Order: sequence, then C-alpha cells, then structure tokens
Amino acid sequence: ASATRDRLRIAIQKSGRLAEPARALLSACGLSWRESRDKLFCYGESLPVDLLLVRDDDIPGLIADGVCDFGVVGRNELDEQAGERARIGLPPAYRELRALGFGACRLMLAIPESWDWQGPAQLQGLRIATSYPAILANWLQAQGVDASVVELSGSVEIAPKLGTADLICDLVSSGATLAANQLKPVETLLQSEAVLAGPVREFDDSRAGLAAMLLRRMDGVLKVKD
Ligand code: PRT
Ligand code: ZN
Repeated sequence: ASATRDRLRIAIQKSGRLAEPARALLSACGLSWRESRDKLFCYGESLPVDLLLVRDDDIPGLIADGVCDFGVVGRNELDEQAGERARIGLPPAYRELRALGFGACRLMLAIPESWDWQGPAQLQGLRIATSYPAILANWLQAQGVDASVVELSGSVEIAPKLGTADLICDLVSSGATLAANQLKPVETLLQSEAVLAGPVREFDDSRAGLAAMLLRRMDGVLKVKD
C-alpha cells in the first residue's frame, strides 16, 4: 500500500525504445520538469508530477510497491510480471489504463526456417528459449502442450544455434533479427505496445484529482494522434 502523497510519480524508461516517446507524450500533456543532476528523478515544474527514470523491467514492481503511481511500459513486461505474481499467489497490483500507440511489437514463437509448422501440438517435449516464461507457460497450458521453458535474459535468438533450445519465443517488430538467425515466426502470443500502467485501487488523497487530469489530457493527446 502506498503512503499518502500530494505529488504524482510516473516511472518511465531511462533509455531505450520507450524513453523518448514516453517523455514526448507526457510533455504533450503539458508536463515539464527541472532536470536533476543524476537524471534519475525529474521534479515536475508545471504540475506536481515527477518522473522516475528507470529500467523498464523495474516499472511494474515500482507501481506494485507504491513507489510510483503510474508507469509507461511495454504490455509484454507488464503481463509477464503480472503472470509471475499470479504464479506465486500474489494479488494483482497494477493494471493497464491506456494503450499508447508506440513501441508496437509482437511476442512470437519462432522456429528454424527448415521446419514445417503444423501447429502447437508439434511443440510437445521441445525446449523453448524466452525472456517471457510466465506468458509462454500460460500459453502452452492453454494449448494443452507440455514443452520446457528455458529462461534467458538476452540473446534469445541464438539459443537454437547454440543448442540450448529447439525454438524461441521473443519480441518481433520488423522480423530482421529472426531472419538473420534463420528463424521464422509462426504464432503470436501477445500483441504488444507501450501502455500507461497504474494502481488497481483509486487514490484517496490529492493524487486523485491530478491523476484524473493527467488521464483526461492524455486522452486528448491520444485522440489527436489517431
Ligand atoms: O534498459 P532497459 O531494461 O530499460 O531496456 P530493454 O533493453 O529491456 O528494453 P528495450 O528498450 O529494448 O525495449 C523496451 C520495450 O520496447 C520492450 O519491452 C517492448 O515493449 C518494446 N519493443 C518494441 C521491442 C521491440 N519493439 C523490439 N523489436 N523490444 C525489443 N525488440 C527487439 C526484438 O526482440 C529483436 O531482438 O529488438 C530486436 C529487433 O527486432 P526486429 O524484429 O526489428 O529485428
Ligand atoms: Zn529491460
């Protein structure tokens, strides 16, 4: 549970694919910040809305712990950590509030180019490398397939070549990375994009009004972009 606060805190990626578009969106909502020297915390000037610049992986946990109120993060990361929480019996601690229209990609199964794809039943008994073990395990269960999930934090696409897995489950945008590794995409597990994530419960302090205003402005900005 988060302590009472009178300023909103939004976590965004410090650097990476979502960093610039997240800032641009929040700027378009009328927010501005005084840059701090360490650049991890940006103090809101136009409104009492501060930024925390972090790794994308940390954003769901920061909201769950009440350290931040909102976050801009890929749906893939949010769903993965929600699945992980559910697996260990924790209640939902954040939810997707808005889809933001940037950072689009798909979480896909990809197999060696030389294979014929006959459907999920073909995965029985195989090893699948991924950085999204919870989403993959849920999908396999829904398909009624028993395959082993090999969790890797990076360079998932070279696992088949190294022999550590038979196929992979990874994010794809252009598909160039798969092609460069002689892999082909065959199934989409998740359609992802950057989302605004927020707490499950309503605010009961002055953040409530600020949050409502921010969402209203964001809806205006997102509508103009369509
Ligand atoms: O440092 P930090 O932990 O914050 O950053 P990160 O390296 O974990 O994340 P980053 O910046 O790479 O990605 C942030 C988010 O961008 C992801 O969680 C996704 O929601 C989204 N996104 C959109 C992508 C891609 N597109 C994407 N193409 N994330 C990763 N990729 C990878 C893909 O897996 C492949 O390896 O980029 C490579 C190029 O993709 P292709 O298909 O164009 O070749
Ligand atoms: Zn990351």
